[in-house]
Amino acid sequence: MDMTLTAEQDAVRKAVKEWVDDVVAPPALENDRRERFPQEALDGLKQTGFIGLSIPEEFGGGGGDPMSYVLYIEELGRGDANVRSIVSVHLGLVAGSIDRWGTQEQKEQWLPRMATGEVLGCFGLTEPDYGSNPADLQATAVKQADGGYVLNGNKIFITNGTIAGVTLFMARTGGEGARGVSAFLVPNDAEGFEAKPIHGKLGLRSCDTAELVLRDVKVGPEALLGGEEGKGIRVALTALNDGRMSLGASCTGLGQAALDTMVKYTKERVQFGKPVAGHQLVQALIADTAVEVDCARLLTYRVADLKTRGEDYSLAASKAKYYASEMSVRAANACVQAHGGYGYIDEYAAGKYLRDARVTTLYEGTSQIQQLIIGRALTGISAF
Ligand code: TGC
Ligand code: FAD
Repeated sequence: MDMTLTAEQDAVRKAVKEWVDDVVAPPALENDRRERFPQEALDGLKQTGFIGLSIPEEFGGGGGDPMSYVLYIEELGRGDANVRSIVSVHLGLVAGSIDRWGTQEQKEQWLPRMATGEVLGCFGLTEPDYGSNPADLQATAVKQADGGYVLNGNKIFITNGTIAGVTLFMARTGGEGARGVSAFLVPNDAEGFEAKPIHGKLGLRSCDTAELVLRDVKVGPEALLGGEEGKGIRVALTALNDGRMSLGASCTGLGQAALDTMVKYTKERVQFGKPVAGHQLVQALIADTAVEVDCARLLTYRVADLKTRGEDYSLAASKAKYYASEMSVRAANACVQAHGGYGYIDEYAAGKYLRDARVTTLYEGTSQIQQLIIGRALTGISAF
């Protein structure tokens, strides 16, 4: 272990690791081949209580601290990035936002059911024409005489979209730009709410990704997160600080899986009369990957540490996400390389790692967006 952990953090790490090795990792490749949703893993997340790990205990969750959460997500990422997506959207982006911004009534309405997994969350920010630039999004929320709202608009690429019970839905309540956007908690079974699955993804093939179409969906005033208009982009970007920390952890886990797989295979595969792991250039692949996985891990643990200490962790989260996502693609690619031709067929997990890693430089803010966030923070000049 790279850090000194509390007894509680260490217990979480060990329990999750064991469960991931037993339940999550074994069917992952077959689920990927069939585009099959990892239902056993989701059932297990509910049975073990892991599904509510970071929700406060007063709402029935595990009350896990940021470091426990990061260790948990890292292990899920090592076992199957599809399962990691379900959890980090549910907990990091949605439950975390309700806990941070919600009224007491909103917390009581949603968090206990999210803690058991009875209700899963999804995060509705991206629109077909507004991805990197969500401040200009076009979904609308029109206020009614009774204080409620009528929602209209499309969201694209929404993780958990067809399985969620609640969507954190960002929509324009008035005015242009970020200040005109508000955040709503919308039940997915509301009349006029449609979730259409998206198939044919390069990776994350067993994860639920959907387009959301809202047509005249009526919600009461209690659906406005925090009861205040105009905070939707701040809500979303604050959630994404946690999302980026999660992704740092997930990519570390995926990189670790690629490394472990590479080491195992190259010790077994013999060429030129010795295991390919005995060839110096193969050892270089392994060594470079090992160093990069450690770098990503330490960058991510720093985010959790800053969060625990109540300090601003947004810049550290962008750095961790940027580095870890790019690293995970390199690590998975090295894993394919070390497998030779066998890395190119789906008998081994190497190809799945590469396909699952590929999306991580795109979502939760692309690598270019992270570079601009980091550049803006260091120079004080915005390139947006
Ligand atoms: P900007 O003017 O900078 O800020 C608008 C308001 O937000 C506040 N803010 C932040 N608050 C907390 N944390 C941060 N990191 C924040 N950054 C900004 C800011 O103070 C301001 O508040 P206020 O009260 O003054 O209004 O906004 P901008 O429009 O210039 O933002 C620029 C940019 C590009 C950085 C931002 O739009 C961005 O990050 N774009 C990327 C979009 C993105 O990451 N989308 C991800 C969608 S979700 C997803 O991909 C889930 S993947 C699922 C899975 O993991 O499986
Ligand atoms: P664009 O913004 O159109 O970007 C296209 C290219 O232009 C990129 O290379 C980008 O880096 C570059 N670019 C854009 N602006 C700039 C700039 N200013 N400077 C330099 N380069 C720039 N969204 C959600 O809201 N919720 C989810 O649960 C969710 N899950 C997802 C799951 C999957 C599998 C995928 C693929 C996406 C998911 N997304 C989700 C959406 C994701 O966050 C967006 O795809 C991402 O933010 C990029 O937006 P875009 O696809 O519109 O690309």
